[in-house]
Amino acid sequence: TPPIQPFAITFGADNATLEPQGQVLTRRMSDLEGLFADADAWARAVADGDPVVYTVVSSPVPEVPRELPQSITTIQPGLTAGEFWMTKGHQHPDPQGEIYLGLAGHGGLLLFDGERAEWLDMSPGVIGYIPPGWAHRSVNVGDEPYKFLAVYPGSAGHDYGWVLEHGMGLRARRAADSGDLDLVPFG
Ligand code: PAN
Ligand code: ZN
Repeated sequence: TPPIQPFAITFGADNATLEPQGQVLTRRMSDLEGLFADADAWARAVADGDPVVYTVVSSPVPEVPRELPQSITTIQPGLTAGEFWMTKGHQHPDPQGEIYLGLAGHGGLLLFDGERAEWLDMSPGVIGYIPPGWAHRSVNVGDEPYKFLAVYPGSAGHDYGWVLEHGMGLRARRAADSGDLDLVPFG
């Protein structure tokens, strides 16, 4: 591929568009197999319309060494057996830092290094930093779409199997009584 030339990206915080735009990824409930605690509730949601859980719109910067790709993720509000809708989550096989910038809605950034789990509250204007070696998952804990911009090294890669194998340390649930966010040990 020819080298990317300098360019500016216009992004609308409201509608989470990138212009120019690269690939668009749509993750439906059926793409999230094995991730929610309640596998039966997950299967019912797949059978019942298989809703879109999140989309990822990327800039045209390719995921290759030395480049710095960006993308905007939009997670729809929703619950599966009390667990807030979320991204699959991944590790970067070539551990490197990444930043997220909250654009709209209310979410959380769950980080897990295999031993310790951390939760960063995310809202518009908040930058969440993901240090090298921490698996990360985003969660919509609000009632409207949660959107954030991610900027990450093009050589980092994405390992989704790690999260299936090790979990994320914590799960984000809506407390049945108060409706508040409840972070519970992974199980
Ligand atoms: C983000 C994520 C995006 C979707 O751009 O890739 O939010 O989450 P999953 O990749 O876990 O499905 C990022 O962290 N890139 O490195
Ligand atoms: Zn990442």
